[in-house]
Amino acid sequence: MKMKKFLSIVFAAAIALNLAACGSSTTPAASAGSGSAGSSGSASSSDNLIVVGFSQVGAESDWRTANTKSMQDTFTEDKGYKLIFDDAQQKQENQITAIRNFIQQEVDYIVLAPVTETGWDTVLKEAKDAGIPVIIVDRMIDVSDDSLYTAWVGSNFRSEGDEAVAWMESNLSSTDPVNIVHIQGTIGSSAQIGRSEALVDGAAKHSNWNIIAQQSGEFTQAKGQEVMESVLKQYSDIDVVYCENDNEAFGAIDAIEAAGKTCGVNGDIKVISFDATHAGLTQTLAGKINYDVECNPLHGPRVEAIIQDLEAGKTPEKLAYVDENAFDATTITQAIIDARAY
Ligand code: GYE
Repeated sequence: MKMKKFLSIVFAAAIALNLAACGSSTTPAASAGSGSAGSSGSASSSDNLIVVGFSQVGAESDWRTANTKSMQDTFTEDKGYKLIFDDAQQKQENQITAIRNFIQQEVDYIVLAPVTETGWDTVLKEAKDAGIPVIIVDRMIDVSDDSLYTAWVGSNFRSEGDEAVAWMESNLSSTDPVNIVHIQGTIGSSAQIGRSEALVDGAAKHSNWNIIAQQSGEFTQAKGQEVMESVLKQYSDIDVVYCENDNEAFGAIDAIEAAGKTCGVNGDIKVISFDATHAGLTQTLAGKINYDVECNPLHGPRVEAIIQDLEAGKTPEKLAYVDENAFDATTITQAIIDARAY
């Protein structure tokens, strides 16, 4: 990329010299634009690529890896983009720094996958003042002024949770006590908030449902395992573990098995999970996860469609929800897993 840029500068300089030699007053081609927002013609890159700064949460889960890949596969130079990717390692302060760097680099678009919902007002105001459109992807943000972002695309996390709760309603005893371990995602993220609220509201409706433990597993396998290990030491009678993503479920399954118990279909402890990644569905087919609610990470093309709308002067939908499915261990097949893209 650097070489390409260097060559195009050399090329532009050569044209300029040539024109000067001919006594022409025409402005040289490929002059660097201001990089102002919304116009590929004025991209800060000399080769007219649309420059996209993407602040990614981190690499905490299989879902996140699939999401990063989708963005990287979409925003390629072949397709006319320059993607500046930043991994925030699950820290909001790193995301804020990344956004400020994007503003300084005069990118054409900022794409933000926010770690938590709150805390974005100041930095997004800076982006707005710089005239750079901000597209939010995956989790939502909670800002006082909705004009601080141009569009959002992602999942309805509350419906995902409701889907899991509906499965629990039809598959758990309606009279005997049901002891539930709740391993939450990153606290304050939309994915955690929606999925947690669904379970808490579900438990409030069933007097025999007891959430005996509730702790964050940070959406990682290691933390999911750690939480489950400590809960297993405290409680011997656990009916369900509600894990807010597949990686936490993998950790919980390891902890359950290490404690000499079984899980899933016909097991001691039922396992609920979210994401329905390839690895998650493989555990569902193996009968270790009872129910896996899909969360679609393939947002690259969706973000691209928003950018293309903006490039064409159209107004994209402010909020766009992705359609999702759910998979039961008793009905899933290998063919279903093979047919999926993540
Ligand atoms: O469920 C989890 C990831 O925000 C939807 O983040 C996303 C969640 C996903 O780490 O695996």
